[in-house]
Amino acid sequence: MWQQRCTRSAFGTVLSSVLFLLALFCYVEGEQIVIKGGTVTNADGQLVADVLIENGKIAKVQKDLKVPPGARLLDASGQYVMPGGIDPHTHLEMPFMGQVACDDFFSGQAAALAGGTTMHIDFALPTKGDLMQGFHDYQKKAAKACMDYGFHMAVTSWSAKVAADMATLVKKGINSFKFFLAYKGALMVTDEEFLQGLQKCREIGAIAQVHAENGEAVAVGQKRIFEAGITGPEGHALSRPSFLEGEATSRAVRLARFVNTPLYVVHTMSIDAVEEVARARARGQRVIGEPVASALSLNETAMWNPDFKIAAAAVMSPPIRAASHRVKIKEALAGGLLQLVATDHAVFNSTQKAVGKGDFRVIPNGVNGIEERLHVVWEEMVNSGLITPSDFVRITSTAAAQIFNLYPRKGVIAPGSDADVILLDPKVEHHISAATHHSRIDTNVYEGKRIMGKVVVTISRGRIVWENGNLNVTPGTGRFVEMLPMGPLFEGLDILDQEAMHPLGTTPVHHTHAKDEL
Ligand code: URQ
Ligand code: ZN
Ligand code: ZN
Repeated sequence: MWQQRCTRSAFGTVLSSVLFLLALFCYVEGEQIVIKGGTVTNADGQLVADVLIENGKIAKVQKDLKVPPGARLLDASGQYVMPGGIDPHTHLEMPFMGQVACDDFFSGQAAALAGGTTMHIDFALPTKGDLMQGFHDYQKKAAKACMDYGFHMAVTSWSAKVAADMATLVKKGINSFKFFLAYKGALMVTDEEFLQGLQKCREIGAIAQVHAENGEAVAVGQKRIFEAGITGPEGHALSRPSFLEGEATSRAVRLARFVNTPLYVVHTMSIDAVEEVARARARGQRVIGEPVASALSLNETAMWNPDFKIAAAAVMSPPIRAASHRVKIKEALAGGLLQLVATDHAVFNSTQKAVGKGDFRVIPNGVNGIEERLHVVWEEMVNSGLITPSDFVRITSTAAAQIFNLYPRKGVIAPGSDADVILLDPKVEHHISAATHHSRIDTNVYEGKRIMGKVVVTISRGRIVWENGNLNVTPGTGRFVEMLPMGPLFEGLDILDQEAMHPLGTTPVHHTHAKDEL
């Protein structure tokens, strides 16, 4: 019966779809690869060994591996063989401040792969306050993905529907929600809404993330500085001093303690925020501190640059601070007071930034970093002697995998893990520049920065996508990675609930004679 209806064109279509599926299968499964003679570097240690990759997974890690016939051989002698980077904080194609970030899920991810990052977690925004619609809209944006990605969801208002949608999204692979205590009139939530959100996160086993700046005071600061006649990008830094970040961080940390739920403080840009995170961790509270690459390498002087293009490019929130903050943030990261490094990659080109000429309050906030992160961390933290290559792997990959419940599928080179692998050659010197980067933005906040060490090969799920300066990426091959709730940060939390929050106990005391004496 099938035979009868089979015409030439039908046959052609069937053949092409079979060939397409075959190509996709070969594409998805990736080739057999043997990486020889490199120093396999995981967060928990290093060894000189060979790595066999098959079907998109790490198959073997051992010395003197035999090279199967037809396998691709990569010579990694003198190089580090590391898990691909995981960037837990990005904003691709984000609608924000009247603009849309100019890197989408293809260009942003291609840039990431060229810089050794093989997975990112993007912030999906609700659409008109609707979380489910926001999720669907971001899934559509991600259809052109060329590497693995996950989503956090932002919560910008509160209602019974928002609470219900959070519970639904947790079943769809989102295990973290972000609350903004800044961006008044746009993304900001009140303390009441934030508390509701924290309690819901605890209930469903999702990590609460917070953008911690006092949005009310920032609004006053912006008006004050602007009316003082300071309208340029430097006004952005002056309007939101670091102690407004400190205030909001301490408030968020204490509200999370009140609810007894883990808290993840995004983009800790100042000593003030770091001290609050460190203080909370010192009293055993589950608080994660996430500096971003710009805070490790840049300082606020860029915003005082007379060239508006350069100054506006450095406008992000919380602002990039004075050099003294950078030193402390690097030390806190080296000392384990901060746990991982992200980028907050949110790119607006100079035309988009120029809408803020004459009024810093409308310059779209955000900087680049998705391609530069590993190189900036390597230069600022390893080449400076502050951390070891294993620490480097922890703060650029493993910690994110563990926090977001992806470990050991991601974040480690071990049999059974996804074959997301980079080769970093410490002997290759290069300079960062908008002229050579892969992002769509026409500026680069790290312009001219010299880096000693370079990611020379990137392997994404068993396929070589970056090699000797050549990108080999295809839209639509990226995969949404589901992240399960109740991750490691939630283990044993309920014990804390049981162990009453008050030394005198929290069981009702039977007070006698009170009423009847009246
Ligand atoms: O606040 C964020 O994380 C977004 C809106 C990106 N922009 C920024 O300046 N950080
Ligand atoms: Zn933020
Ligand atoms: Zn962000």
